[in-house]
Amino acid sequence: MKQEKRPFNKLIPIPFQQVIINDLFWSNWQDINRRVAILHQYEQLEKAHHINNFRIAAKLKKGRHKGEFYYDSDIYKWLEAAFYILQQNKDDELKSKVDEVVTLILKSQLNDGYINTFYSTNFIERRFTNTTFMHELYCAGYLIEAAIAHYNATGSKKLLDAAEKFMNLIYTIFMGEKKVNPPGHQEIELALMSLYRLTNNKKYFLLAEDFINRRGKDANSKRYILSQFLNLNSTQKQAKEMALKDGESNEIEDFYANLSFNERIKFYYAILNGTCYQLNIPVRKIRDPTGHAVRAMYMFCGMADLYADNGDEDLLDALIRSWSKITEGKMYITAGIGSVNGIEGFEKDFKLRIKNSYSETCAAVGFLMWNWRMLQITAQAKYADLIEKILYNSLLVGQSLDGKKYSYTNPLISNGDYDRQEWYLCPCCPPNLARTIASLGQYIYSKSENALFIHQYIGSTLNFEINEVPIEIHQQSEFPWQGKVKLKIFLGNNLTFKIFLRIPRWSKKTRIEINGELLKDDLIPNRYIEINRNWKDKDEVTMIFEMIPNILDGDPRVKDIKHMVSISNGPLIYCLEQNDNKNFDITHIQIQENIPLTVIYKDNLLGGINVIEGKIVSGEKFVAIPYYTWNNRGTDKMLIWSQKA
Ligand code: FUB
Ligand code: ZN
Repeated sequence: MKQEKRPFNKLIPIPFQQVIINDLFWSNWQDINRRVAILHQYEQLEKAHHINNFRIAAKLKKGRHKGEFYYDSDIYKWLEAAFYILQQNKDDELKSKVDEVVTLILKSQLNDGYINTFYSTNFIERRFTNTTFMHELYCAGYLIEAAIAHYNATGSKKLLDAAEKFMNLIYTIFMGEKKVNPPGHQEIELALMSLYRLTNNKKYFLLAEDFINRRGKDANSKRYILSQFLNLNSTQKQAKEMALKDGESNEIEDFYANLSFNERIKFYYAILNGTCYQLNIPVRKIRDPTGHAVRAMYMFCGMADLYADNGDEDLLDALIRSWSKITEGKMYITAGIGSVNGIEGFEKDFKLRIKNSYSETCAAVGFLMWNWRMLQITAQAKYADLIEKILYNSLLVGQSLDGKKYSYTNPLISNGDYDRQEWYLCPCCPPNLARTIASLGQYIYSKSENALFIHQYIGSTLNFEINEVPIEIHQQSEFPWQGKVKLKIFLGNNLTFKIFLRIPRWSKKTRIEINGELLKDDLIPNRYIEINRNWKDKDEVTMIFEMIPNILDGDPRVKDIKHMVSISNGPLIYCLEQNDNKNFDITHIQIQENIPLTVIYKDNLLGGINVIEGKIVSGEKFVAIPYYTWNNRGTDKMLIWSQKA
């Protein structure tokens, strides 16, 4: 699995296959992912009819597709996660499940290459008539990603060949007849770029580029979108009627049932004017990202992949503008994005409500993926810094500590009525988390010519090469509880190369030692420090980042957090849960800005965490816990922001 330098990227990613995570914090998450979450998800996919849809499409069972029309995508994400796990762990139980699912997918492929159980078990003649709302291209994208993971894990080309056959069909249909409609849910673009990189087949690049370039053209007019919307309704109606005829019911719960009247109006308006699915404007002209956050993230990933290969500066400018817009005015303190219900997406700048904040877990995954691409393009620390924030906050909060419950939306405040669930009608988030946690190793390091970049401080063993010289690096990290990190370098012969170390934004004082001797202690945060030397076997680098708790002021431009404060420590955002603060109602407290805060490690609380203690204005002690750990002791009141005294 060798990654090549893309022509316009500064960095070369190091794939997770070269990194073995051995970390105080993350190993446990990977372990839960491998032992619990992946199997729990399989059971749910079985219960919710996802796997049966493939059995039916493969003609091993009678019936029709049940559930949401994009259920195939959840299977593909789950498979991708399972392949990542299997690549680093032997697990016969998981392997037999994976083998069965792969066989079902292969058997459900039509002769011309088409795979999609919603259409193939219902009405194949309707296929590709609605790329705005239906998710054939979205599912196809995840199929590609699963197929690449399968190939990398096993060397088998079976699933990859099937995915390529499907892509050739899509290529013929979409490039041949020049259909004008791009996918309403982006995903296939980034997947096609990965397929292009693996196979070197230019067709995939051209198709990805074409899908990206088609956005915002005349064909995405309101009239066209309306006709697609009517098609969506008639397609779903027909599917229901056909099921009823068979004596089956295919009652699909209304995903949007809980939308208020205003949210509903806003939602339909944003769909029809194209802003919800980013169909309203050519991608290079985007100034202010709108609409569905997951779609936007996947689109930005596709654009970044395209830039990495074609160097189109207009694409990069749009990406940089969009990133600034989002991080300045559309992102929560947790790095969560997409604040609005209904469109599941972006509001105007600084309209970040904290009650019912949406902040979908998949949006955190997509944001991570996009930041990773921006980092490879630019080698700028701000992207790695944000990745760290996403990982420890908006992403991890999406899963319970035991790996069996998930959150779809992630509130920043709760009055006690919110709970993670074992599964969702739309279960896009759980397998998205599983594949991210399983492949976490890919986010830690990159290479460039004669240099290693260390982006994340996660205990791990890395094997890589510089100028064909093998190098092993052992990283030991005390994150996120303490700021100390150690690197040990193993080399055959002395070698001169550079190591770039990220100084996190939150570390106001950083000390770096080499073999016990001070190298520097006046380092500016949020950038990389370059160490260029002739490294010898067993050299040791020690970094001590200042990790102290802080009280952060709410941005006065955001109405909901004006005159409010929150607490952070290193990469973690903290919250108050009522459970830890029994002497007062957490919703009615005031906290002063400059109070002393104490950090205490509690071994037996929530898997082992640092709590932060301080005093509220009335003099009573408060206890704050890391945001990602909330809602693991039942439903409870929780808040990130408190009134400033
Ligand atoms: O449409 C499929 C998935 O459902 C999206 O990626 C999620 O955001 C949710 O809308
Ligand atoms: Zn999701």
